[in-house]
Amino acid sequence: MRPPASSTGPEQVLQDLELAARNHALPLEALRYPVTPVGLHYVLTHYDIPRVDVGGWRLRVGGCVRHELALSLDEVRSLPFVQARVTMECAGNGRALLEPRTSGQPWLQEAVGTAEWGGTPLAGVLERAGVLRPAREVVFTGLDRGVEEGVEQSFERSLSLEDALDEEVLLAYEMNGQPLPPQHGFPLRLVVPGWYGMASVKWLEQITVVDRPFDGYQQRMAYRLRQLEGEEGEPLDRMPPRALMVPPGIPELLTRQRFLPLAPCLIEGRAWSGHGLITQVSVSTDGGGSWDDADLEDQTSPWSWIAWSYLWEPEAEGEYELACRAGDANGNEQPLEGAWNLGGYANNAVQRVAVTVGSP
Ligand SMILES: Nc1nc2c(c(=O)[nH]1)N[C@H]1C(S)=C(S)[C@@H](COP(=O)(O)O)O[C@H]1N2
Ligand SMILES: [Mo]
Repeated sequence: MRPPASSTGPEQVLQDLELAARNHALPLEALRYPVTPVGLHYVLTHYDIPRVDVGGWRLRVGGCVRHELALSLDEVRSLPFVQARVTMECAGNGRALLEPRTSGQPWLQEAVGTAEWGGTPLAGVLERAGVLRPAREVVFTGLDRGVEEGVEQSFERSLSLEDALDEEVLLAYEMNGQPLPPQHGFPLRLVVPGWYGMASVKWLEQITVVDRPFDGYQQRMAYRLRQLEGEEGEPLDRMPPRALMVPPGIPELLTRQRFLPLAPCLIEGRAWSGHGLITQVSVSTDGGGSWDDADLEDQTSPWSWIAWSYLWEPEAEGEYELACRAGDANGNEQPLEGAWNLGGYANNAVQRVAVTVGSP
C-alpha cells in the first residue's frame, strides 16, 4: 500500500522549478567525457552555497581524539597528496520518474558526474589526531545551514569508523586539477568513493569522532528507504549499478524526441556501480523485448564509471525505444521498473530513450 501522492499542483511545480534551476544534472551528451568537465558535473546543494574566507577557515578535528586539530588549508595541502577518479551520483537520481511523485530534488536520471578529486586521505588526518576507543563513528559537518521539515541544521553526515578509515576516502581540495569551485565545496570536501553523494560532505569545517551512532537529520530522517512515515528504514550507502547512454541523433527542442537517419548508429554510454566492477551492459532497441551485450572498456578503478558501446543497425524507418542495463560483480542488476519509496531514492531503473529513425 502506498501513502497518498504528494501534491503535483502549481505550487509543487514552482518548487520543482526552483530546485531544478539551482541544482543541475549532467547533460547526457557529456557522458562522452571520461572525466566530466567541472561545469558539467551535477550539483546538489540542500541550502545555500556558503562563501568561505579561506584565511579564517580551519578544518577542526575533535571528539574522541588524543589531539584536537585545527588545520589551515595550507596545512591540509602539505599532507600527502593523492588523486582519484571517482564517479558520484545523487541518491535521489531517478526520483521524478517514480509514481506517485515524492517531494525533493526532481532528478530524472542524470544526477551523476566523474571527477579527478585531489587531496589527502582522511585516514592520515584521523591518525594524526589519534582516534581514542571507544570511537564508533566519524561525523562530518559542513558550513552550510538550513531548515528541513522544521529542523534547523548544518549539513552533517557520519561514517562508521571502519568506513572512515578506508584508504580511498579523501579530504579533497582539488577537482580536475583546480581548486574546488564554490558549488562543489570550496575549500575542502569529503569524497567517499562508491557511495551515493550525500556522504561526500562539502564545505567541510568539522570532523568529530563520536562514541555513539550519530542521529542527525541527514542520517536518521533523510537518506533511508521507507514505505511509510515513522518507519526506521534502511540507510542508503553505496550506489547500485546504472548504465546511461548518450541519446543518439538530434533532439526536438521541447519534447526531446530524437531523430536519426536510417544508417548504422554507434550507441555509447557509461556505467558504474559502488558495489564492484561493472561486468555487463546490455542494450535493447525494442523497448526491452530483447537484449544484446555491449562492448565494455577495461575497468582500471572500481570507483570510476566505464565506457560501453553498441553498434545498432536499424533495419527500417520507424519508432524505436532504446534501453541499456548494467550489472556488477556483486550480482546486482538494474531493475526494469523503479521501486517506489517515500524519499524517492535509489531509483536505478533502466534508461529508456525514444527515437525516430527517419526524418521528422
Ligand atoms: N555541506 C553539504 N555537503 C553536501 C551536500 C549539501 O547540501 N551540503 N549535498 C550532498 C549531496 S545530497 C550530494 S548528491 C553531493 C553532491 O555533490 P556535488 O554537488 O559536488 O555534485 O554533495 C553532498 N554533500
Ligand atoms: Mo544527493
